Amino acid sequence: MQQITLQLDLAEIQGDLLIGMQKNAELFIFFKISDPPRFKTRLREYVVRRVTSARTALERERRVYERRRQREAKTEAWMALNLGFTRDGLTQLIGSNQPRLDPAFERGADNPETIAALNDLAPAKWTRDFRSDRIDGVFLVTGPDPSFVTFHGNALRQGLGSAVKIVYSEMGAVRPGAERRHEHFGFLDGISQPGIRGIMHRLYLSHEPDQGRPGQDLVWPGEFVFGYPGQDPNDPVKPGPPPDMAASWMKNGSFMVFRRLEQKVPEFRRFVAEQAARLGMDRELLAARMVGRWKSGAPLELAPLRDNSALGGDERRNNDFGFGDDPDQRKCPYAAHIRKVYPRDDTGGLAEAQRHRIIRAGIPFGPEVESGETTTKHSRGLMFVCYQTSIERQFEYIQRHYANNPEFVEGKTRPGGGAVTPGYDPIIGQAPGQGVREMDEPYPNYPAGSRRTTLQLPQQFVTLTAAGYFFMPSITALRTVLTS
Ligand code: N7H
Repeated sequence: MQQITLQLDLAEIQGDLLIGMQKNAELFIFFKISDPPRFKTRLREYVVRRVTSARTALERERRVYERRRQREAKTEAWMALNLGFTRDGLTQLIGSNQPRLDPAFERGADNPETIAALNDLAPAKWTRDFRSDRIDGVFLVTGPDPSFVTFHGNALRQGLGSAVKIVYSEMGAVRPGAERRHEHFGFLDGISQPGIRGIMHRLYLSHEPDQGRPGQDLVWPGEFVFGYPGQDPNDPVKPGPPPDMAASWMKNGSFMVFRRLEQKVPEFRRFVAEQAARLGMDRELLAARMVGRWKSGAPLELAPLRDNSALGGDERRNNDFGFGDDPDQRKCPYAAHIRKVYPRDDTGGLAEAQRHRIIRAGIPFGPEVESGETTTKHSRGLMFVCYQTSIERQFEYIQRHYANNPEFVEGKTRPGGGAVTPGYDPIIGQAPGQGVREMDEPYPNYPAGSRRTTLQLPQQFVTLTAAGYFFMPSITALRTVLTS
C-alpha cells in the first residue's frame, strides 16, 4: 500500500464523501429543526464530536485493507455519523439572507423546475411520509448491522430531544450472503469511483501516473469538496481553479444528492427473460447489455459474450477499460448504463468526461424478493447518494444530458453508414411523462455482424420515490458559523 502526501484537510471533511463510511447498514434520518437555538446547542455540544471525519474513515479503511491483505477474518463494529442540510435547513441556522449556493441546491430536488428538467416522478407520488413535512437536514448513521445502527440512531434522537422533529427515517443494508455488494437487480456495485488526487489508500495501484487502481482516472478533489483545485476543463490531467464558493464556510464541504430509487425486480427479471427470448439471446447477456457489466462485475468491454466472474471480482482488471476502441458498440451498447453515465474516452475528450464525475455512496434498501413474488409486493431498491461540488454540472448533468438523452453519445454512425440514436439508459433513463424508452442494439454484433435490433422499454424498472439536495458542511463550519 502506498500513500501520497495528503494536502487535503481530512480531519475537517465528513467521512462519507471522500472515503466512504464503512457500512453494512445505514440509517437515513430526515429531520425538521423545530427549535433552532436548542438545535444549535445540541449540535455543538453533543453531535459535532461524534461526526466521523474523512481522516477517521480513511484510518478505518486502511485497517480493513490491511486485514484483507493478511487474510484476517476479524471485523470491527464501527459506528459512523455524518449530516447535511437542505436550503431550508441552512435558512433555519443562518437566516434568510444567507449567500446563494449552487443554483440546483437553491432550487431543491422537489422543485417543479428540477422535476421537469430530470423527467422525475412528481413529489405527489413519492413516499408519503417523506413529504409529510419540511425537511431541513439528514443524519447518516452507519455500522456493521441494522440493530447496531438502530441503537445508535435512537441514542442520537434522544440526544437531540425536542430540537428536531423526525420527518422520515429508513434503513439501508447490504444484501445477504453472496449478494453482498450486489444491488437488487443482481449486479455487483461500487466497483468504479473516481480516484481522488491526494488520497491513495487502495491496494493494487496502477503503474500509470494519472490512475489510482488500473483504469481509475484520477480527478482533482475540488470536483467533490470545496476549497481545492478542480479539473481543468481542457485538460484531463492538469488542475483547474477551485470551484466558486458563495461563502468561506463552504470550504471542506460538499453537496449530496439523495434519491430513493425503487426497483421493480420481478418485473425487470420477467422483462429481460421475455425480451431475450424474442431476440434469441441469453437473458444474462441481455441484462449485461443493459448495464455494461455482467452481474459478477465483469465489464462487457473485456468480456463481451460470456461472463467471467474471476475478472468481475478482480480489482486489478475489472475497471481497466475504455470505450474508445469499441466504436461500433459491438462489445457494449452506447446506451448501457455504465457507458452512458461515465463515457470514459468516448466523448468530446477525456477532459470533458472528467467534468461530470460523482462519488457514489448509496446502499440497497428493502427485503429480498420472496419466492412467488412475481409482481413487486415490497418496496425495495437503492438509497442512491452521490457527492459533488456542482449538482448541475455533475449529478443533474449525468441524469439529464446522458441517461435521459436518447441522442447521447452523439455523432456515432453504423459501420456501413447512417446515424445512430443510442437511446435511453435502460436502468435509470427517464423519458418525458414516464413515456416509452428505446435503446439501440441490445443484440451484440460481436465480433462481426450487422443485425439491427432495438429494445423497447414500456415501463421504468427504477422509479424515484423521494429525493433531496443537501450541503454537507465541514466540521469547523458545524462547530462555528452554522451553530453560533
Ligand atoms: Fe449506477 N445497476 O445495477 O444497474 N450502476 N445504478 N447510477 N452508476 C453502476 O461500476 C445502478 C444510478 C453511476 O465509473 C454499476 O461500480 C442501479 C444513478 C455511475 O464506469 C451498476 C441504479 C446514477 C457509475 C449500476 C443506479 C448512477 C455507476 C456498475 C438505480 C447517476 C460508475 C458498478 C437503482 C445519475 C460508472 C460500478 C463508471 C455504476 C446500477 C443508479 C451513476 C451495476 C440499479 C441515479 C457514475
